Amino acid sequence: MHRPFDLSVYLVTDPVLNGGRPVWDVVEAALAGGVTIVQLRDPLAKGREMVETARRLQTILKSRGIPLIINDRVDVALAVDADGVHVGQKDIDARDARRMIGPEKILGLSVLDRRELQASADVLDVVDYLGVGPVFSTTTKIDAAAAAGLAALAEVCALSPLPTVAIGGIDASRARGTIAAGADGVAVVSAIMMADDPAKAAAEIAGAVKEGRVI
Ligand code: TZP
Repeated sequence: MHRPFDLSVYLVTDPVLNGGRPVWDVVEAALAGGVTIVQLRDPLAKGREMVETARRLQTILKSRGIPLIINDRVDVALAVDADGVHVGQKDIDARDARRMIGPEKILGLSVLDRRELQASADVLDVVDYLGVGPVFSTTTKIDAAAAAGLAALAEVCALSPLPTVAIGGIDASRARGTIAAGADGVAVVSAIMMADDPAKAAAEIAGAVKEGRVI
């Protein structure tokens, strides 16, 4: 179907948490630390701006074979021929997104907990991975649900027929336990985007993910 992807260290971008640095500079630095997949997320951006940022990211990611996923904006993903799209529960329906992006692209869907997983059962056949969270509390996503916790994550991971990436409040100190709870990877915004040294932050998270797999 689509190209293989690795959810281990999933960097989700943010337009304001970068300390004045261009998003693509932070992403490029973080790649050196072991980021395996990148999502462009900018809920307030206009389409034109997002397309420009996506193209800048592609120049960095393509040569390294790292997939670029676009949050919510199927139009932006199509415009730049991105590797995939990630949709939340209030975004366009996953089945509609799949129809638009075709069978080859990567499609991710957010679920909070077991209840949302079960409510999404009828679209899972068109989805490639689940983003699960927020696991821990976060201030990065303004409209985020209350944190579901590690037990809820473990429940979703055990029930999920798809690979899972945990999100929400995850940094190096929490990555190990998150992977040990059953997630295939960790999705991170602030712990990398806000870091003075994004390569070091990503490397610490990548190391913790490896440790979590041997527990
Ligand atoms: N979806 C659920 S929580 C979240 C998103 C996009 C934000 C996670 O950000 P952080 O800074 O890693 O807690």
